[in-house]
Amino acid sequence: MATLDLFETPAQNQRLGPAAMVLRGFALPYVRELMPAIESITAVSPFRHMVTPGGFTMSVALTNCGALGWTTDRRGYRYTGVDPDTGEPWPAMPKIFALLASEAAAAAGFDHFEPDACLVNRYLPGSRLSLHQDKNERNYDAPIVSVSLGMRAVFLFGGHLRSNPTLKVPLHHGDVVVWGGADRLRYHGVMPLKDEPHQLLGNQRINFTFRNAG
Ligand code: MD6
Ligand code: FE
Repeated sequence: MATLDLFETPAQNQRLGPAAMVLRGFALPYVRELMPAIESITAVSPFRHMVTPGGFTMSVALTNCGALGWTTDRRGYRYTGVDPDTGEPWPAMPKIFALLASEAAAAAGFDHFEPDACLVNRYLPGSRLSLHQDKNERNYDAPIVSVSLGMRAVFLFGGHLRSNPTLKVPLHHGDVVVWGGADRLRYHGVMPLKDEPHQLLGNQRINFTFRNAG
């Protein structure tokens, strides 16, 4: 009898909650078009380390594309139409980004998702994101679509209280997480990244999170 090799079995889509799903490898067919689009975004609005209202510099570097971009500084978290570092609007959201986001949302049961904001996060080995809720968006009816590229990360998916236990969900290159509805305000974060270079992206992980913010 053949041995079942867990490491060769293609990972399956996974339900994280009543309205939260991991779509394994969903972004893989898009990667060839996404990569140059990331370059054109960061050429206009480069990755930068922002400061939280509590005064901590984030280990994750970020930028945005789309009509609205998420920012933080000592005064708080908010969405802005202008990049505070350049004084110019955030770069437009590439069509391929919006297409990936709406197709992934539909695959998870959310039809007609039209994001107006895409936060682009860059993780290097050791970067982490502490447990938080995404609650700066104007309405919580739309889901969030989160795309992972490059090095793997362990995503922490908790409950509605910071103290609730967390699921540990490994996310690999091409995986997409979609969540909304009853799961929209669950705490989540990312554990410190290990230094395991990825064949295409080297020692970084890029994450896009698409939202309807305005
Ligand atoms: C990340 N993601 O995966 C960080 N937020 O790098 C998030 O904070 C996030 O993945 C809301 C929904 C999905 C996410
Ligand atoms: Fe988040």
